[in-house]
Amino acid sequence: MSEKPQPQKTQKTESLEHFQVDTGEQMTTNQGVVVENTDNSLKAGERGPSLREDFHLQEKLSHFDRERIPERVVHARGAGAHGYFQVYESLAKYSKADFLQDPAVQTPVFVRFSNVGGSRGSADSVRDVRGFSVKFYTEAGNYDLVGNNIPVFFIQDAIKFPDIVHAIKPEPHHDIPQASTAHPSFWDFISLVPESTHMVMWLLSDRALPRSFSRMQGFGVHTYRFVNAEGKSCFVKFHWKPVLGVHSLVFDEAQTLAGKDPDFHRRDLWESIERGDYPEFELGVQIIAEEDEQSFDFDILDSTKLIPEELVPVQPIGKMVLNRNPTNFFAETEQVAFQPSNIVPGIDFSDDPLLQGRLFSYHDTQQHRLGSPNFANLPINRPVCPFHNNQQDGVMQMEVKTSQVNYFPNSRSDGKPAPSEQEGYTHYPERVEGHKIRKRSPSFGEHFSQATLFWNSLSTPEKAHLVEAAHFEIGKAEDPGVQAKMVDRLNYVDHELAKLVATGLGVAAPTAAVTPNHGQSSPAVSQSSFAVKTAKGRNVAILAVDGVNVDQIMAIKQALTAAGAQSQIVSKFMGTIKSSEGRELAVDKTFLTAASVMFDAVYLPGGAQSIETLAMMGDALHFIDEAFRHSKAIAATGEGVELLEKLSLQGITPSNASLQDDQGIISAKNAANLGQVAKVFVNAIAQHRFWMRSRKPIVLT
Ligand code: HDE
Repeated sequence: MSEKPQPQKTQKTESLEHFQVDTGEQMTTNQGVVVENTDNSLKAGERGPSLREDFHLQEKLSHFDRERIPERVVHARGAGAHGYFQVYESLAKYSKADFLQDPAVQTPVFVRFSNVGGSRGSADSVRDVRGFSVKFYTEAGNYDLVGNNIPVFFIQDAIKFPDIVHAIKPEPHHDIPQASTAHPSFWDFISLVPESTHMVMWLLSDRALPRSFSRMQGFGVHTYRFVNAEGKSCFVKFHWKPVLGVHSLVFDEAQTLAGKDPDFHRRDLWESIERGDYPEFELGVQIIAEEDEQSFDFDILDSTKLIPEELVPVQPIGKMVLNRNPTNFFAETEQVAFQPSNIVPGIDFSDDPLLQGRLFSYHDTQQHRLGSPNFANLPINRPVCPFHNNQQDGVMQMEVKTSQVNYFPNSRSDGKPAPSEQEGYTHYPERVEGHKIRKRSPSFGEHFSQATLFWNSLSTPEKAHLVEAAHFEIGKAEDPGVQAKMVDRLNYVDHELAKLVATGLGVAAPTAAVTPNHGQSSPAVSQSSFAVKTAKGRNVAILAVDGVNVDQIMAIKQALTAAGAQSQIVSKFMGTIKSSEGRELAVDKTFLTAASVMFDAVYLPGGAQSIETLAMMGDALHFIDEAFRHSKAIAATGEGVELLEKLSLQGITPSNASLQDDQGIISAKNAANLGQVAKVFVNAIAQHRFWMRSRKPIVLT
């Protein structure tokens, strides 16, 4: 892990500052007239009717009436951050892209993470794919890498996108359910579209429940092209790998969080940047030589397939650091306009029919959402390099063009602005031929092999979670016919999987496998292969009321801080609590304003009076029990151990000095060596979850 980078004053920061409006001392109208009073409208007498001439009231209300723009038709809910990208070494061998040449250059970026299905006000933690969009403000123009946290997609051809999205979104008659695929129309569609099988396996997996934006992978999904200065091209797949590793929520936790803290992910992103824990992602590429295009048993233009990392390794090429929160959500996160068609010399498209449709759709979407072709002039969308052309006017043109010449060719301004054959973007001169037909290539025809690969690669807990998710999701399909079709479909993936899902749905299990499981796996697709063990950025709840032992709290808190973890005292009331030694400690949250689902681990310090009180509080007992059920690390010292013993969590009775407990319960009754307890607790937090004790009803064979 690198040293913590200092926030950079990038060119992008300067370009935004240029547009920032002075907050000023005096309130004025938009015309600059100083306002006398903004709390009372102009009336004929104190109790009389309002007057038509109240220009301040009219301007204030009519501006307010227009404060919303259409939300994104998908990916409406999101959170953004500024940062920079830096390449490790020149990539000239593969690409001439300006920002991939010099390791000394920091290219400003703006990133927007998003949920796909829900509307702008929906909850963060729901089961969903996450968007992972990065705008690189390079010196050769803006480059947008608009990806997801899942490496494949539901469909192979862009023309089916409105259908899949209609099926995902709330049903048209009653607008139910919000931000969920667990409903009849989604599963009806999926049961009829075999190409969606691989993606649906990912959607049912833990990948669809990220613990935070900074702990999820990102994928460009499509195959793109790199082109070098000699004009040689290769194919490329993009990968973002989070430095903190990949971690997820458990489904029950995610559902509770949707009510307790619907902003869980955006809050985490915001707060970690504010305290200087900058999210970092390594950019990696899989390079495929042009001549190897046909050498796989799938088509690299088919976005329902990934290229297993075991076949083509991911080469790390640089790092992105997110080090600055937006100044204004609307101006930046809401108005940022990503377009896969925003490309720079050195990078090019492939013929993936899903990508090709996106090259039209995003630009079209931005014109609709942002209301004008001039959306590129908005501060967040402007390139940092100079840009000149003869485009004119239009709704809300903010530029005051000074040239009297707005056509090309011209002689009146020396033929400028002029295109440049040397420096201009040239499309890779790929040779193409064919008949005009609405047909899918036969090389796109196999839909199950990689779904099986994914299933085979998951760890046992990941498989159990997937089966449980299928029970929930397909269980809400309501139609037994659709459920039976889904079980039949899963039988193409794996026979045991189909049987397990059938049991939960109460439908007939298939009697035999359709084809034998090919037995191949790709360890890299299991998120357990990226489960970096670190307590950095974790949040620990310390449960305490009056009479708590202050030395124990301080020792554990100190160790957590040293490990880069946060800790918060959760108590009965806000304000302060008094320790057994009479010291006052500030309370961070109460059992009403916090819940165990907002934390990664729980610590129960001793102090006879504190533990006695907590033992009588249902909220406190629920807090511990829930953290236990969600397989989180729990530590207790001194009298805290007695409370754990009383709770007898699923038969686990903590002993006096159970420091190496592989169940993630760390207890030390005599609290003689707090340093050692803290060390073991920090290690347990770094492990994230202790699946062996989760109450999972599913037994995998
Ligand atoms: Fe998108 N997608 N998409 N998508 N998508 C949009 O653009 C679309 C697809 C993705 O943070 C829209 O500005 C089509 C794949 C992200 O602002 C829209 C197809 C992947 C975001 C659109 C796809 C994505 C969007 C809605 C089928 C992963 C959020 C608002 C060909 C590689 C961007 C907007 C942000 C947003 C169209 C499929 C990722 C309607 C037609 C595959 C991360 O233009």
